[in-house]
Amino acid sequence: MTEPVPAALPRFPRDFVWGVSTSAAQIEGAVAEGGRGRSAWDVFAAEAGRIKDGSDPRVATDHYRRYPEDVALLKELGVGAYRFSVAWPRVVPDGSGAVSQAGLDFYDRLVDALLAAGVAPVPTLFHWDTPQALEEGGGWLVRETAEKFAAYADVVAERLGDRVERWITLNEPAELTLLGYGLGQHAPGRQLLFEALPAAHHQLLGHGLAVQALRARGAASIGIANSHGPTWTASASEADTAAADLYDLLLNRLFAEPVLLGRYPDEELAALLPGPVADDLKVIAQPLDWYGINYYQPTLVGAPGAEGAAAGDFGGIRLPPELPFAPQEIEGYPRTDFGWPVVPEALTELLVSFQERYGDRLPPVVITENGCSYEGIEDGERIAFLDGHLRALHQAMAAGVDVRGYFVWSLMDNFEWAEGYARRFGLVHVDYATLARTPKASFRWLRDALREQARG
Ligand code: GBH
Repeated sequence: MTEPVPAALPRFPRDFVWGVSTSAAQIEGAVAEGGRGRSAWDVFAAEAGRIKDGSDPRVATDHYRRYPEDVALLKELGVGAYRFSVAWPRVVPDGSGAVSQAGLDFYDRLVDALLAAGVAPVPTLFHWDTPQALEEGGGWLVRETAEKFAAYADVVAERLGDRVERWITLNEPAELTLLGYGLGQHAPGRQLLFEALPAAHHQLLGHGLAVQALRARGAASIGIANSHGPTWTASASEADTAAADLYDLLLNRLFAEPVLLGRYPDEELAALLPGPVADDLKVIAQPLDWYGINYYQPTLVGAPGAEGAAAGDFGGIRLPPELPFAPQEIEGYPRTDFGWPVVPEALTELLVSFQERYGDRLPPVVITENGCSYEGIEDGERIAFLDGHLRALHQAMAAGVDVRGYFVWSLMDNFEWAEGYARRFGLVHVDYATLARTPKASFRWLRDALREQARG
């Protein structure tokens, strides 16, 4: 595919933060190095049939050893920031108690290498790799995990806090709740449906307690990375509207409103949480310096059984028929190799609706993930995807939404959870036989676009 030559991007503010994202379990490998404990994902992936291509995260992209090469790529790309995650079981192998100095040393080296390359480190403290020792005690279904998370956050902040300015507590507690505890398609493989909801509350509480721990260590700038997308209603019928509202409640509002407004959006739902939650909500709702949004696509939702309800595999996720809502295929847009519709204007819609819903309670927004899976190194489709989404982002800013940064998912191809290595989200191609990194066309396009922005 030849590289399209789109018109120059609109100009973003001078101090706008440009970055790329990764996560530990998806890139590090070296799962037994330096006394690292097992994570719930190590255990899940080792079970037959869990990962579609039969792979596991033991080697991944070997970033643990190859990080100097990856930092050099970041420098060449010209991003100002790099969002990575710290693996809890690498730092605290059993989740609480003894700390691994070797584990901390790795992140220490990474942070120093990033700073030397002129790239600001933006660590996420938790991106789904729960220490297996805690998972065996109930994982995020139990309250103690939130407290142990805050103790671990303190350990990381103590070590890195002199050089890290911007922190992220959690990545997408919604996906871990739904896919990990509700449907069992991600680690820890539990299928609790609505009984998974305590995992949402305890992650949110863990977020709040971690904010307190980070502030106590003097952290300058703290956010969360929640996944959000507009929910589109299949029809104006009462049944479809109710189903879409419930989907929006569970995937969007349940995770935004405790953080932004200090309350749960619905009383029936709150009754399923381990109560009383009033005091916890005060902890959860402490002010943030910015609110991170991972955006991928809108979701079209109707009542189950309705015409058009997607059967079987939906966007890589198998939704059981007993759920009270049914996502439907969105027609009329291009699709990524993963089958996800490409709808840049839904990013504008999402941001404007957040602004309308939350007004003054919404701190500045950072897009902490946005990206797509396509095969190939000459990835014109990814260029078109990024170009379209950056224009949509700029439009939301022109409409008055205060957006301070944008991070592409992902720096390089990596372990895409239950999909294994089959889905490639990287700006950099990884050959899994040799672990060689090759920048794709989209990498060069973004590098040039950032140079252009810097000239302005
Ligand atoms: C993120 O999750 C993760 O943070 C990251 O680790 C991951 O590698 C990356 O995205 C790419 O997947 O239309 O209802 O079927 C993404 C969350 C959840 C977004 C599923 C797309 C499709 C939902 N995704 N969603 S649906």
